[in-house]
Amino acid sequence: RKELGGIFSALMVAFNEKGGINERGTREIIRHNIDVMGVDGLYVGGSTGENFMLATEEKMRVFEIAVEEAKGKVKLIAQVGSLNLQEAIELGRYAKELGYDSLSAVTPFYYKFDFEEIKHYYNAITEATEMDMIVYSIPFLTGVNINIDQFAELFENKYIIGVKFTAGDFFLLERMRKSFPQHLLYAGFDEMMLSATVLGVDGAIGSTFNVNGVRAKKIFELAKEGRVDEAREIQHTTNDLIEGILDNGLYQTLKEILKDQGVDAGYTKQPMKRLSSEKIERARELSKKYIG
Ligand code: NAY
Repeated sequence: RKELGGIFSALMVAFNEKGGINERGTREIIRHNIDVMGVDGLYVGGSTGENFMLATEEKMRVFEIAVEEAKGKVKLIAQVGSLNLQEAIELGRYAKELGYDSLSAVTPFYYKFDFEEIKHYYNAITEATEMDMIVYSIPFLTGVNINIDQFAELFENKYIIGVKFTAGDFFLLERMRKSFPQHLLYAGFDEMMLSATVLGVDGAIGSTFNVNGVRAKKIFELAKEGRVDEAREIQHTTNDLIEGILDNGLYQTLKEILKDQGVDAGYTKQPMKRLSSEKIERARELSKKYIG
């Protein structure tokens, strides 16, 4: 299972002005990630893919497009989590049919589900699909916190092979690394990737890798070799870029940078707003300054 480690782009999806999927642009984004960024894998259907705003058929279409473009060259994880458990199962079965390497599912959010309910959700998906599962933990957006004992309980399910850890609680991350050496741990915040890698994560899944994957890979590899000083320098540059992106509007700015790099990344889906012309200009400056 450790073969599923490495640098995974949380794949962006290009939308047209009305919010439909721009297939050609989405294919360009995928090719850019694989051929130019050199990432090890794609995390398809995540937050960065604006997935929670898509219809089931659109989610399936994105899964298909990623498989077609990846052509077996990179590893693929399908995020199938949904408040509609039936939909999550349907998506999971479809991803299995398409040959995905693993599923992932966000912790169910909005309603205050208790841990028993969360556990039932994961077990229901893995039982129905018999697919490996990576728990997508992102407390700052979901409000769902899972503690170490609860992770241990989830891991009793042999299909649950890891966690995408999008949190800054490095005490918990360290405790998890020690307690679960065999499970896959992925860093979820690109700006904290070096620290997470030093703590021994197996990989990272991030939105900014769509434009900054080359640096992300270097940070990861240098840190794994113990060359922390060199990795830190690259993290500093990376975080100058990420700071600029976050100030300007995360997904919109990533798409503008992609466009500046010649990739037809389209629009974000409303209600995400459009960037002002000043912000578009700012995104282009970031692209020129940090990507080239
Ligand atoms: C996803 O599913 O797309 C992710 O969660 C990828 C992780 C990203 N989190 C979000 C909420 O976008 O890459 C991070 C994040 O964008 C980055 O670290 C900037 O904060």
